[in-house]
Amino acid sequence: MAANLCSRPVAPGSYRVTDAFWLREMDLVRREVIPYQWEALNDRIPDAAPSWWMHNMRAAARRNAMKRAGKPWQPAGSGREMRFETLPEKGQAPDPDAFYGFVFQDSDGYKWIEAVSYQLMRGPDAALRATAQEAVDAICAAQEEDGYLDTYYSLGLRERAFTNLRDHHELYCLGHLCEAAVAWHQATGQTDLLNAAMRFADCCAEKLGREPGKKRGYPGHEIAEMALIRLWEETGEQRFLEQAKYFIDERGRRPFYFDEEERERLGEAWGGPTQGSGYHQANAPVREQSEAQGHAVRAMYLYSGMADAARITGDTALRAACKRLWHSAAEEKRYVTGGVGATHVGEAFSRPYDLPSDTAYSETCASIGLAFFARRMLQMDPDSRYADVMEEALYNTVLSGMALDGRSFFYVNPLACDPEACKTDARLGHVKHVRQKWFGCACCPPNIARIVSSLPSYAMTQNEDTLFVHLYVAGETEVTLNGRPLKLKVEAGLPWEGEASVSVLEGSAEGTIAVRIPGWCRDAKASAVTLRNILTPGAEELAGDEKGSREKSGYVYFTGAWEPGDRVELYFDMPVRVTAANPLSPETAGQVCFRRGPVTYCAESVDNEAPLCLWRVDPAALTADPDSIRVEDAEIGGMPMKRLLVPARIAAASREQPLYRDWAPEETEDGTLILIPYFAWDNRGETEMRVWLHAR
Ligand code: FUB
Ligand code: ZN
Repeated sequence: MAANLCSRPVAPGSYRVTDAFWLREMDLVRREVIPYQWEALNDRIPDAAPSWWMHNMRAAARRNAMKRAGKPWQPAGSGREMRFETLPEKGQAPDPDAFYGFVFQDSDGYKWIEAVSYQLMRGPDAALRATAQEAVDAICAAQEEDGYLDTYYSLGLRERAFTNLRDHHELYCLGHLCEAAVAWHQATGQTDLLNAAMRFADCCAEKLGREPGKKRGYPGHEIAEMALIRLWEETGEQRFLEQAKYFIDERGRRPFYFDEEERERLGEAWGGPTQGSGYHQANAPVREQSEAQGHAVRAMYLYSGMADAARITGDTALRAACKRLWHSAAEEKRYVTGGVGATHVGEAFSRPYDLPSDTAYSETCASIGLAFFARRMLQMDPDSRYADVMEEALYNTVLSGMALDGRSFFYVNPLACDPEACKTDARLGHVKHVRQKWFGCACCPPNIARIVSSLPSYAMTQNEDTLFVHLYVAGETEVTLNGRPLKLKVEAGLPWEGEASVSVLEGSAEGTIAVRIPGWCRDAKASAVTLRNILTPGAEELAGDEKGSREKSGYVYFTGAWEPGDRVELYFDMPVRVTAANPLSPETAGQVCFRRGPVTYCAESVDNEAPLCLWRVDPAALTADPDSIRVEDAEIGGMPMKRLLVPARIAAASREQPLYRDWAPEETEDGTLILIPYFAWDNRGETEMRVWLHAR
């Protein structure tokens, strides 16, 4: 077994997914989401908030053309006030030369191109490629001569570029541009977007850095860290790795850059130094940070970049910080649905164990970020606990972010939702009880498209001699072990059936295939049924057995000479788990929820008598007699799935009863509570929903 267990993801294009569950999602994104989002980026969705993406790109291209022609360009927005969101004046038609939307609007289209690229890696589509080329051309035309590329500033505020890294998103847009450019290059071999990304990265590096005369700035919204590392991996240009490391290392140092920047911007109106901004994870150097805090998406993206850098450089202090931050985010601040970021105030992490259900923020992007972070921790340290959380995020909050027909989206993912309360209670103003067609701030939908389209790179990672199977996604893939190609077939029925296998179809190679034993199964078997010529290098590290398998941190390592017909079979027991939260979590005290395999369940009032707060379940009885919970085939929105039928009781209640009374046993009636997967909620009309149910 390799001494160094660090690994890299398999390329999405090298894995032909045949999985009944994920193929549906990936095809849905290709068939519905990507074309729909293209319409959205072009502001062609009736009744949906405009994106302004193509509008802004075209306006910036016109500006560049005018400048090149030496013609005066008098931007409508010249000298305008810097805003986070810019909209046309009430009652006025949009100005074709002005910027509209949020400061980070450019990133929506970058994410879309990235998603398209992963889809093109799956299989060619000339029309889709031509459409994406239109987007790429629009971006290249919007880029300024010096490489600058951010339409918010290009359209009338260019002289103020790099003056508000804290609140504005030039470096966030750079990050998404790099991610898109790398994916587009890998999918098409074209260098147009890659050149644009490199030019913009260089333009940023000219202004920002440690060298004299530069600003010691770093991203207000992280992502450039991990994206520049990808750009380095793709191009081999060391300067991009250095730029990423600079952003990571500089963050949170004193004097705080965001203070300096604000002082410069505000002059005499500056309010004085701060303690640094925890919201931006910039109140201490990253190696000193221990608690996941501030804006959740920003945090997840930063930690992902840190994990990449720690893996690549072997920086032990950075790795230790990643582990502490992982513990905080995943073990103390994570919803049972794989969501993070409990409060809408600042779209942020709250205190440990403060995980309210109905006011939850749990932004889809934050859960996507958690999956990014988990995958990178796995690449550094193959421990099944990271994969458990990655899988939980993917199967629950990430998918809940998109309707089963791919046509509407959640940004906020509550764990309890009462439509009437959402309509009338200002405290729930951030919670939408039905998915939306689009958002003015549309970060989440294209983020779902890109992660679902690149699912294989979450399923497997590998190094020179070891292939790690983190998620069981049926399909075929070609990998290289110790320089020898192997064609593998994965069979799996997850998330509904607990059987999987990995077999060799073609090729022969010596090396290790490490298969994950999920944390959610009570009983698991992993055996290499026909693996011959077993080799066990490094066996002393782990307890070996006669089959050449060793188990470590939730992975079983099978090492040997692999040939066609060799096969590893896995069986995972998938009981319904009655789950309680740590008693320190005030919101869920006295409640339980239900999970099976990686799927978290919820009740909806379309299936059950409402209000759902009246339902009582008996965890002791259900645990003593697990077979009393029936697991049934069901179908929602055309998707086959399993639902749960849980024996329960419903409390008698009426408005005639006084608000308070002396305690007495509740009057209840027998009933059966129907639970469906959380990701499938809100696909059958307006409904109340609850994940956590009262125990009695
Ligand atoms: O600021 C860019 C994105 O918009 C963030 O990641 C989301 O939380 C939303 O605020
Ligand atoms: Zn989002």
